[in-house]
Amino acid sequence: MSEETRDDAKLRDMERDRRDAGEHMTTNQGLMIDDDQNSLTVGERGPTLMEDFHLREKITHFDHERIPERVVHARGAAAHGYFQVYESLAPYTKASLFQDPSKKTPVFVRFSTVVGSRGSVDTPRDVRGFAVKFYTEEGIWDLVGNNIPVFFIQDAIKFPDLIHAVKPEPHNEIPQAQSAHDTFWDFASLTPETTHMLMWVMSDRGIPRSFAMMEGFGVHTFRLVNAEGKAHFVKFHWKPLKGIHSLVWDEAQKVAGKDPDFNRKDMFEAIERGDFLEWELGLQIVPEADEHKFDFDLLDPTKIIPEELVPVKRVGKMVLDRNPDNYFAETEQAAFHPGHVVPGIDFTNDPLLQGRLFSYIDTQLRRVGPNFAELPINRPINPVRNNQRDAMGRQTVDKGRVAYFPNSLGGGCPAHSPEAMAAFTSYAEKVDGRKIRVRSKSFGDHFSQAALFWDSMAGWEQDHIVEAFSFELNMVNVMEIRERVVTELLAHVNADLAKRVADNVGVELKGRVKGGKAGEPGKSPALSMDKPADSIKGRKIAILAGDGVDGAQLEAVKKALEGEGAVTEVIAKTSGTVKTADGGSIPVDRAAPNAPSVIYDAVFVPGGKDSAAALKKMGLAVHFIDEAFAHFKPIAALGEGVALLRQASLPDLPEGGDGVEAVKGVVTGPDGANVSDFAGSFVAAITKHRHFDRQAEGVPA
Ligand code: HDE
Repeated sequence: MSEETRDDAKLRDMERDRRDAGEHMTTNQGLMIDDDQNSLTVGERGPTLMEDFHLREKITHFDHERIPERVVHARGAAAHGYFQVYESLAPYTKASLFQDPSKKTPVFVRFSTVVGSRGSVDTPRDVRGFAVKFYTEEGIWDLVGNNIPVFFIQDAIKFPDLIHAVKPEPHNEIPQAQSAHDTFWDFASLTPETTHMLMWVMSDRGIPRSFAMMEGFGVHTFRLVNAEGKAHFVKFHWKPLKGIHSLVWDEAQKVAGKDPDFNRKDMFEAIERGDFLEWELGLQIVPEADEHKFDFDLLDPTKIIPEELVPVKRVGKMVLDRNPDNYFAETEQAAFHPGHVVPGIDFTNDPLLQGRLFSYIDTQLRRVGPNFAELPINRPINPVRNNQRDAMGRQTVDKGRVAYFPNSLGGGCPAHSPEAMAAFTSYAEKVDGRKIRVRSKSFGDHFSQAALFWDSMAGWEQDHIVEAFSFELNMVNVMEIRERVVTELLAHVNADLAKRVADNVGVELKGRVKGGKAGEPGKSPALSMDKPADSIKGRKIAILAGDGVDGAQLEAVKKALEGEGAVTEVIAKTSGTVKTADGGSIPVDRAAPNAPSVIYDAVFVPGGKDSAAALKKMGLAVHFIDEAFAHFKPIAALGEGVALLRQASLPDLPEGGDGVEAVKGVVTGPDGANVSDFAGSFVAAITKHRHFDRQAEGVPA
């Protein structure tokens, strides 16, 4: 054996160090690899050898890299965080996570669209999933909800029909991630119980601006059970601390092409910069004795409990503050199940919930495999002990000869636990009846709450609902389906709604609309999104600039916006820097072709003669302003920057006097204007989110 040289020793040490540091590439068998980029061939130009086990292993693994995507909610994004209760909820529930305000319970939350496949886009008109996994010390609790408080159907047995109707049509797999096609509206028009949820999905709730700006709902009525065994009915709500805000439909469609990852990127980047996502958990609690006091059935998932009837009690806060390390291992393999509950939380006989209790375990077995619960993202934080054994992907090495109960050889372990030790015991509801297939008459009113929703909307919200129904139905080819939606659904909600949609989609009513539902539905102000935000935290503001820009103005307004928690980006014709009028330079964050208006919440044009002159000649810049205006976004300009606004087609431009002026979200100021007044006025406009009082119809964007 030859003697080891100093170089050999150095190499050996180096390799050992790298291996220890985990940097050294190996096969799955731990063999170090000298070349991962060239197959083993006969000569330089000859055939590849079967013997190349590394090539075979690498390609084989790649061939098997996918698991089936979720049959619904395939596209999603998730984050880690925690939940903390404000004060003990012991009078209502014994669940450990609701007892101690000093305790933080870890959570993993996945947001999703329902219809599109995993590779589709973030901004279709759709329901958003809002699934929360609580890792409590008593086990996993999954609150698998949506951003809309009701569902399309009342009984789980209809779910495959609903989903078959809304997914791409089976003969041609068209359209992707859209409900705007014949089969969905055919099903909906023949299923009046869909009406209430249709109103929500056709409202701007179907196109959220950000996951952080959506409400969440448990949808079904659940039960809370306290240590004395006393139960209350409960509806779960998530109230976003950034307010509820949406896109507009034209914008959502454009974002789908310009930035398909719009919502997931927004969440990822917010967490990376420390702008965490926050919601308060709200409970609507109903004593058991009040079960029948409403004019709808608490077990009917197409109904809300109006907040004005039962207030939402805010009981704690959830903060999402950490991005996953690995999308597949965590987000894709996360397995939620509404049947995962902890002591103190229980089910009701809502027939939709009952069906879900079966479906989710079944789907996880198929999608992730029988040992899905062992994956790090799905494992409870407390120990798991039972006699379940083996099967695909089993990682636990169970020891000993005992895998059955009762046993004496294992000392009777793992043993049963008494309820007093936090074992789960089902709420002992008394149930007695005959086996039948009927829908309770108490589920029969499909229109009153749809009318309540309509009546609770601001004018612009109603306009958007009319536009959304019209858009969707105009994509439906079969006229009878359009007619049925108008006459069998909308006409029972509100005559004006039915008539406006009918006019837009070419349906002749011929006296078939008799008027809304009898009786006054009243209003529920909680349903409207017509409320300003508390802050502009997390809003993205574009700053358009060219060489010769007034650097002092740009920096001052940028600083003021960032001071309020907004994110700013300087956009210029190309990447690099722009020269300021006084000879300085400012870095460009994005080149104009990569920075469409639709990915920003507002736009600012600083002064500077040359900058303004160059922007006026740039089609992209003029279009940016027109489009931002047409999407009702705040627009601000200082000094010569106002010239760009004049070049665009804005009907509502301030006169241009001595001071700061603001008209319907367009804020202007002359050179020398008080920058802090100007910035304050702009911030106020952004807080309003969108300015729907504008006349934007004539703007060519
Ligand atoms: Fe789901 N649903 N669902 N669903 N659902 C699934 O489970 C199902 C329903 C919801 O981020 C599936 O793991 C049935 C209502 C969310 O991973 C599946 C019925 C609500 C997610 C399934 C419903 C939801 C799912 C597909 C009618 C709001 C994504 C993949 C009874 C309260 C969870 C999976 C995640 C996912 C079945 C109705 C919310 C097949 C049978 C109502 C947020 O099990």
